[in-house]
Amino acid sequence: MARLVIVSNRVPVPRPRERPQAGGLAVALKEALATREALWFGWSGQTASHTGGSPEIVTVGQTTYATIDLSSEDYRLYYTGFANGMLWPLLHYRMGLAEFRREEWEGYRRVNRAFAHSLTPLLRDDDVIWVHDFHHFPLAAALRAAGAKQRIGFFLHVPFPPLPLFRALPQGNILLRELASCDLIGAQTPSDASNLRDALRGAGFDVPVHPFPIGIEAEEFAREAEKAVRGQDARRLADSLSGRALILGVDRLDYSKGLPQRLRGFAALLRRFPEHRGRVTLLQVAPVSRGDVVQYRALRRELDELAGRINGEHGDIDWVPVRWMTRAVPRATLAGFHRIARVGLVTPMRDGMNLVAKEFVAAQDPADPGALVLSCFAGAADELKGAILVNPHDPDEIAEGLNAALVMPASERRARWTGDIAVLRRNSAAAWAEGFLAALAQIGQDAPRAGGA
Ligand code: ADQ
Repeated sequence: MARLVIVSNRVPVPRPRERPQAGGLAVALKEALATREALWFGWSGQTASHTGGSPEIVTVGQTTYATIDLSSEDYRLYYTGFANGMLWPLLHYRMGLAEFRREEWEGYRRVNRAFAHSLTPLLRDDDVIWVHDFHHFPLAAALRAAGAKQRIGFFLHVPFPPLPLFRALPQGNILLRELASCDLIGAQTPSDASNLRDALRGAGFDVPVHPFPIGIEAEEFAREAEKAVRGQDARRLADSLSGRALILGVDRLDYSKGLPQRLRGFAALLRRFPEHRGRVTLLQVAPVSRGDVVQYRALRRELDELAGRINGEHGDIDWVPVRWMTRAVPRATLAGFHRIARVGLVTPMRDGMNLVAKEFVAAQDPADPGALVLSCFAGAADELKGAILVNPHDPDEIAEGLNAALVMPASERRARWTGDIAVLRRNSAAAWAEGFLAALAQIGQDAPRAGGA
């Protein structure tokens, strides 16, 4: 079997004496890496005097991890600037939050060329290369320019907006041209795939773009939840509820996740459905991410204030309606929290997939599962038909969804959960990775591959 070369912005390099990092791409690719030789290449997460150079190599079993540093200037231009300050908001339909700066655009492309330069000497002729996410739109073209003839696939983890919105990106056609050096492009949902295909076609490129919705290892997560629910933290949480129903939100602190709107939805529930007052607790876990991007600092202040205001207005001497945590909680512990929750509240304004929604379903007790209230703008809404779908822009709709979840009879919760868990078992993380790689291998068989950039 050909060696698999994964390229992603961050690389989960195993560190001796540390627990392996859970979550993210590492979990999704676990099976794919277990069954073949692999090289995983990307940024070390460190800044240094200059970008690139010879990668630092760590090999564990069949997988070699190769990482390079970024200069502080490139970290600012490529990562904080163009990737997180321009592409992230644009791809999440939030052009009003996006800021374009020519020097950041140039830094982003320069870093991708540096990635290609450091990766090329490590490549073998029969490797299969799989590039991940919006940090690396230009990478395939940079690899081709450096002489790479290998099959290259690309997977976009975040949404792709309709063409008129994408057109707001200055130089967007250059990005599309560079992306078109791939042999296959995957997106999370049929509509993301169709938006990306339209954009590529509009710019004159006919690369195959297909939906490959990312999955989770549902059985494994269920086992973790069953174990964690007996652990100390889950027991502390359960005891502290004093019989109240737990509504749980778990996210990175990011404006795409719709957190202020979610808190307003919870406040609307307490106002419009007073029978739940004193009977529910919302626990929102949202560790700070991208704290050096200005919009994220403002979001945190807004949420601190909102949570305080709701508690001030609705709380009682023995009841705090919102428990708000910006501290990180290990994913295994969260699995236990999901199992205790009566309602999973997942209301992103826009999300490629949202694996938290899938993990909530996987963690439930089959005999007495909780209900999921899910944004209709999360990719997961395409698959989780048992969820109560809400428009996250409308706090009243969130409140109505929460009320429906809280009063739903156990028989209906079981019926909805049974359908959703079957979907999750079918489309596992392993099936996602193998499906993409099989399609990539197939493309190489059918037709001559794309030439240079
Ligand atoms: P993210 O935006 O990071 O990922 P998401 O899919 O919700 O979002 O979560 C990815 C992983 O992070 C999950 O395994 C989840 O458990 C974990 N996680 C989230 N919040 C956490 C928290 N507070 N504490 C600990 N772990 C937490 C991007 C896209 C998504 C897409 C994924 C995968 O934005 O739309 O689903 O990639 O493709």
